Amino acid sequence: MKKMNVVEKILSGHVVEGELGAGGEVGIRIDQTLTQDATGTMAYLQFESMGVDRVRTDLSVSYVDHNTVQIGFENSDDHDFLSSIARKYGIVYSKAGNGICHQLHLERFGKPGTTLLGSDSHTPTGGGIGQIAIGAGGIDVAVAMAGGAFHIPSPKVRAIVLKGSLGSGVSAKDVALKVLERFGTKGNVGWIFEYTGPGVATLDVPSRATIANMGAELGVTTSVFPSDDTTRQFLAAQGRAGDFTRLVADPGAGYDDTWDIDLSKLEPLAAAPHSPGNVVTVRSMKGVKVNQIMIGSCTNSSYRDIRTVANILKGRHVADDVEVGIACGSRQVVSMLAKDGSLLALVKAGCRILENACGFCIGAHMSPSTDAVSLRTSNRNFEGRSGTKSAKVYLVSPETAAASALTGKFTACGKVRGVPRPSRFPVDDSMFLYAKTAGRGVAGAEIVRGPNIAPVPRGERLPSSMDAAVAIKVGDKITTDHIMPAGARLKFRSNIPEYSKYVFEPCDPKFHDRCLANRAKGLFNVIVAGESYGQGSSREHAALCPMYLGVKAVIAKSIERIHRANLVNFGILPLVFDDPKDYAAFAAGDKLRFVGLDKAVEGGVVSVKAKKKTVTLRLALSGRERDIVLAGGLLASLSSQNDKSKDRRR
Ligand code: MIC
Ligand code: SF4
Repeated sequence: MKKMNVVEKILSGHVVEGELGAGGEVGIRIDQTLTQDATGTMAYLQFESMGVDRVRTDLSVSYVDHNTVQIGFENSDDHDFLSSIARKYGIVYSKAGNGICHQLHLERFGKPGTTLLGSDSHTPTGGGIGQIAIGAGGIDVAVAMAGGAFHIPSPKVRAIVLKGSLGSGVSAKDVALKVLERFGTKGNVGWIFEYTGPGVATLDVPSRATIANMGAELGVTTSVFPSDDTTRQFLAAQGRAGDFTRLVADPGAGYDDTWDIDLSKLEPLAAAPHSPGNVVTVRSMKGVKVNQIMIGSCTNSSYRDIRTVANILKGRHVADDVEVGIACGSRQVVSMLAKDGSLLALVKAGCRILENACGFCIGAHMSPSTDAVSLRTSNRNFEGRSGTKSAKVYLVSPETAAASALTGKFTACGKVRGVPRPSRFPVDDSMFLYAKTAGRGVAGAEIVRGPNIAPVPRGERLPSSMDAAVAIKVGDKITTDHIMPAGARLKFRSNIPEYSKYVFEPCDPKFHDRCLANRAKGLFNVIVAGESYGQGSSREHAALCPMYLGVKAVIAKSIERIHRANLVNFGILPLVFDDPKDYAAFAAGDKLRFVGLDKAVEGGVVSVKAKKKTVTLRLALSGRERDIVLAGGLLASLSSQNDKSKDRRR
């Protein structure tokens, strides 16, 4: 029998199209889905338009954790819509205030050996519990909820072999940063990182989840840990012993690559502005003044993390000239901290206790002051994401954050009291609604649609020839936060005409008007970009809103995985330069002519007439993706399939 690694063990039981290891795409069956409110509204509008009467997964959960500030009616309208749609279609609904989707899913629902698809790039947090958990655009999650397969490139698997154990003051976040230092934020598309080796047993489930969570920043498909005695103990303590399955790699299982980390040699690390891959040692930053410290986010908001912070701050006070905010990951975490006195210790130490939500991580509040240095335990420090363009955000562990809070300067943590693994977590599922009708739903239930819920736009079929203009030319590592800003604009997620006004706002606020002016002249719009275009989040709005503005192609040196899939799903050609030097052949405003596009899409090579030369572009699409792009996007393609099958039935 073939010796299998953990990835092969899980995926081999889930492949429904294609073949693992054969190259190309594989379609996998999805057992569970999750959405969060900022991507969920669109995902459910798309699900609704598929005409299915209920979800077909084992479990689908709709979390509300991103848009919880509720200034104006928009966020609340979204919550009402999400709640009503969950009730109708058999989805479990997690109310605002219950906690952050990834922390909650790990606590209450994640199951080793299963697949989870989430409309959030940090869905791989579930890898901490031995689940193949993948982030995707909302429409892919909608298809999975309707029972359809999810497609990934047949993965290459890299073993990250952990040896030794972490020293005091060093934690899982430092492991995640070490991996980022080694592999960077680009060039990891198509890989799954599997953590293995004797060091795994030294890490508790929340620490494993922190490491799997930040795999999103590497751009990998997902990261996964084995499911072992530690996993069993965690699930039993959550009252979910029945959800445990043991899942470890067979001795001698093969990997496409292997990299070792000696945990005992790690020191506290930080990701410096403005990329999670820009890793430095805390030692090298020692004594640098810090203005703000924010602790929480789906990376570091577990009981283990916040209790560690409380252990460091207990009986002391944060420095006068720093602001410290703490957002716990769930009500379970808050209840435990309240019971063991940690919450009081944090309040007495001068911390601001924030809602159990994404909040500061997505720039929804707590933006730092001009030019401030902000230390955050979250996972992304892209320029301006905090809401303050000039702020310098460093990503650090909870230990470094707490030690620095006391001094007001970059400080590595010395000895710190460890947090014992709880033998029993307090379970209170009362803020999960519709659990009784999960999977079935309530037929005929009314869907509540306030004015912020706008209809989903449909894409147009790809023309065989088109005249277009370069609407913008951008550089390397353009993130989805550049393309489709969150923060103050996040409330328009369910309203595409309104949200589209802010496409590329941080780079070029005139982008929207220029696109419309080009469309009025009969020109389509094209985006030209450098390496690693579309890094970061899963937000499909970074493709959907450009589609709405008539963008029909992105031409880049390389495009990140989730964003590339989103472009395809919204009928935008994801083109890459055959010769990256041709990036220089384009300037903003240039007129381009594409001819014979339908044939070019079949053949995978597109020639475009630029100002001075004809440039060759590559388009590596699977047959499935080709059909979607030609149809003008996934919704258009699904409805034409439906029409064809109706015609056949007639
Ligand atoms: C993020 O951390 O950037 C987000 C906000 O959670 C996004 C999802 C979104 O844009 O709604 C993500 O990571 O996918
Ligand atoms: Fe929320 Fe931040 Fe995690 Fe995104 S990264 S899910 S915004 S906590």
